[in-house]
Amino acid sequence: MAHPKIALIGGGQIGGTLAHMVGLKELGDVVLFDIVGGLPQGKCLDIIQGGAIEGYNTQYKGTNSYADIAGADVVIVTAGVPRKPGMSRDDLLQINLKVMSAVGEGIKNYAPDAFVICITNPLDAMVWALRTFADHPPHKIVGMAGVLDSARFRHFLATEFRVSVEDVSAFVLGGHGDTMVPMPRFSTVAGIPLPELIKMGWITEERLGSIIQRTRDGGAEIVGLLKTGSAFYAPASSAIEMAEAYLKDEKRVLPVAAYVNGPYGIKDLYVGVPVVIGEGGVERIVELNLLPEEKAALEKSADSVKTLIDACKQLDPRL
Ligand code: TXD
Repeated sequence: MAHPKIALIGGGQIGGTLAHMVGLKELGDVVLFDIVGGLPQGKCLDIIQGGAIEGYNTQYKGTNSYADIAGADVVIVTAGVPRKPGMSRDDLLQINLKVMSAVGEGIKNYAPDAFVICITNPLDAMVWALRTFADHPPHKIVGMAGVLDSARFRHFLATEFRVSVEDVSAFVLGGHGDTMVPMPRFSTVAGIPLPELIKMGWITEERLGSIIQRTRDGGAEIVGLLKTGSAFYAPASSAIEMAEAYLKDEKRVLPVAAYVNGPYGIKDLYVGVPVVIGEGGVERIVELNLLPEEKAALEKSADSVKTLIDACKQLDPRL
């Protein structure tokens, strides 16, 4: 049977890591696109040579031409400019909006049936703009943020409790950024919700508060350490988990930036919510019963996404 075709738009830190992971996991064949001549070709040649050792039979093509993504089953977009220290995700808006316009055109012309995962920041606004530029069905285009944010939350909790991260599940709602909404009530250790663990004396409210803050600042903490770019290993793993859910029709319940028009009282926005991902793309949005303070936090987060989208609309009249 033919291998699924996975197009990676952007061959930088995350794009290269994604390309390598697709081979290691044998998820399909890779087309790696970048505007920089030689970069995707060089990375593909390097990765494919590793196949002789790792034993993957993945086909790799590095390219500077959108025609090569034709018929892709999955498109993962990392094209753009990453944050530098001191730069907010929102500073990236202007530059990356132009990139989304070009990428959207490429998807529209060559991969209209693909499941598209956008990673480029500022995430919620970029995926919204990309959907419009590509004229893509909303259930077939999502943004990656929640899987990463909740992975960070899970890691910090597992370290705190000295338990396996496998047994920690966590939910983070809302936009990717300072207003993200970690959800302690729906975050558990082997099914025991965090508020229960506070009662059991595993953690204090204050300590949990500082872990939540570290989760919110998780991206900035890494940017501050790396100084020349942003996180890329865990972001790549997160997008691969989403792509795999689609390609293998796994019906995974994952927090993703999805198009929300109705649920949670949110209209015409991309925002982080739990969804079911299977062969139909976003097959269902899971609408949790939120407490008033959780609802207020989600609304605040949605408002800040809306502000960014309004800024995009100002910058590009097509939006
Ligand atoms: O949770 C999340 N969503 C994120 C998002 C977590 C971490 C990083 N996040 C964002 O992903 C980050 O702020 C960036 O916007 C993207 C990509 O991060 P990466 O670290 O991979 O950035 P690089 O290494 O700079 O790679 C970007 C590549 C680079 O090779 C450019 O030449 C290319 O994008 N680029 C383009 N490719 C195609 N088309 C156009 N127009 C283009 N412009 C730049």
